[in-house]
Amino acid sequence: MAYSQILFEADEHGIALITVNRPEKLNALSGSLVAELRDAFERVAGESAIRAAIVTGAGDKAFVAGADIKELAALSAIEARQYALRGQQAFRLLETLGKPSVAAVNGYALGGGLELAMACTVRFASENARLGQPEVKLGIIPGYGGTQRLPRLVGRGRALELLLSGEAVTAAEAHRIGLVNAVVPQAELLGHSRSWLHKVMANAPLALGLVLESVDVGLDIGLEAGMRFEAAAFGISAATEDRREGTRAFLEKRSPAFAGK
Ligand code: CO8
Repeated sequence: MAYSQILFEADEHGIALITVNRPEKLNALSGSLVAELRDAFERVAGESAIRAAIVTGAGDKAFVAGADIKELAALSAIEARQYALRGQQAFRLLETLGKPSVAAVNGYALGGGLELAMACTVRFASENARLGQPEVKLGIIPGYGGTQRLPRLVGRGRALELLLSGEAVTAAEAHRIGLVNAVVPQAELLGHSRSWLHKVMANAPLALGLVLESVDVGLDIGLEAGMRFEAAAFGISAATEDRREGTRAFLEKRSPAFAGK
């Protein structure tokens, strides 16, 4: 698919940088932009040379200021449901890539923008970022997973405080409540995101995928069944060449060279 509203660049380390590129509309998510994001996430999932992704917004003002309100205003109930389902599927694809992803939140992350950020593995925010779920101010509710992911990230009480007030929080407050993992100056945001991914990508790729899957599945199925899933995934990790290399490298006092096998 040719992209007109996002940018997609993969670097030599295997990090795909996906930039939502509609800065004149504060990177608001139109339906066609969500379709481009979905295609980009499929590329990240399908290309073995790509090992991680960073999602960010063009310009220095917004990550994504939400779904496109002009488009939203014209949707019938059935169309709105379809929009919500399409966005949810695209964001779920990002969440279950089996590869780590970073939301580099470089400004406003509101409504669908915060929902996109929450579907990433971690969130790093620039000091000017503002994050919130303002949907109730527009007479709607979040539709791209906000009512589900926000309480999982920050707990029920804090999530309801944000969801019911519709108020945005500063980057510092978002950090305090665990909504973002770190706050850095805007000029350092992409560098910080890349360095974190480089550290993660030095670890065994199959183990990373199994950790991501165990956490995701476990949050869904509860502690008992989640522990069993973890034990099975642990068994799989123990059968990899990476396990042999990782344990041998430790015993031989050298750095491991993982092959992802
Ligand atoms: N949709 C469409 N256009 C937008 C959006 C948006 N979400 N946000 C900003 N824009 C546009 C503005 O209309 C403006 O365009 P123009 O220059 O043509 O008038 C341009 O971007 C610049 O914006 P502002 O002039 O408003 O910039 P300010 O610095 O004054 O304000 C704000 C910045 C505070 C971020 C302000 O733009 C704002 O409040 N934006 C809307 C935020 C919002 O309510 N987001 C939630 C949207 S609803 C949602 O996300 C639901 C998700 C789930 C949907 C599921 C089914 C579809």
